[in-house]
Amino acid sequence: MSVRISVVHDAERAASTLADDVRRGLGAVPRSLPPKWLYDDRGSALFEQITRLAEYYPFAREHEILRDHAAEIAAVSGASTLIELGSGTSEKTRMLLDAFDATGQLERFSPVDVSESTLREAAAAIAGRHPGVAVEAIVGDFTLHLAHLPRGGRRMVAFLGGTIGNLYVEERSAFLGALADQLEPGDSLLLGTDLVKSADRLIAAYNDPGGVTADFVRNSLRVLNRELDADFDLDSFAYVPFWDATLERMDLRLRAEVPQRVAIPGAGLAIDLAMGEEIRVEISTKFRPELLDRELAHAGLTVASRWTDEAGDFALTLATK
Ligand code: AVJ
Repeated sequence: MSVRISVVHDAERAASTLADDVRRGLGAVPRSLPPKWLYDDRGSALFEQITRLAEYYPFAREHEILRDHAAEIAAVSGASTLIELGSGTSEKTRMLLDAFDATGQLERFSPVDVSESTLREAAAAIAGRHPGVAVEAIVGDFTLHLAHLPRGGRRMVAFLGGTIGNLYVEERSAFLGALADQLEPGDSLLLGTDLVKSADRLIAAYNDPGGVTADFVRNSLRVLNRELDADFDLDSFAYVPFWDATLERMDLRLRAEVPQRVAIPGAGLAIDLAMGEEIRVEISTKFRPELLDRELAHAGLTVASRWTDEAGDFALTLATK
């Protein structure tokens, strides 16, 4: 059993990136915060609660697809190295790992995540369950550190959960292009995407009555209070999720309920928020298969297979270089 953990992401640089991101985002119109900072320990725990909400269908639907098709995915990809971007606890990856390992094809698993503690736990659990597989974990940011992915063998990169939907369209195309550049012929990408559906169901998925999603989104302000010494008063912000039917994405915002000045010393910034002014915390783009095919082709990737759940809510696409 072998576990190796490399850290390409240092905390100091992360702190200065946060300050840069906050200066850039909060200075723009509409004001925004980058979603990757939502996932501190508390944010990750809140997201895990979200995945157990009845309204939040993407998690269960993707789970269903993996349960039913993991063996086929292993066969079509033919990969001996499985890389997972934004792996978190690697819970869903377990189904992939079991299927890949069952055929005897799996030599190496390489989870990539910004959270070192999560990664260490996940890596140890996986190494215990798959003693013949070399686990090479990478503490890093998948938008910045793609050049550090392990090389050699036939590789499949899994990017699950619909997380690609959090990127803006330009970021998405840069990301897909950069990832495709790292892949060799025969390597593949397994991409999880949520699909366009009725506004009612989408809004329900991001607006649970118990307020877990609201807490998760408000946690972004708590991160700024802690990391950048900011003085956001979380209670003075209302959570407003809406469906942008033109851009086909959920737009999750916080709205200042009272006019206020907020100091963010760690970013050298103070902002005046008018009453009703909004800060966008996350977008979650929903896809149509045709658009996905076009974007993958533009990056130089060819769609080999696509699987959806029974209800057609979510898709897993396997695209090869
Ligand atoms: C894990 C980023 C894909 O966009 O659906 C869930 C995050 N935000 N509820 C998503 C999220 C609010 C989720 N992703």
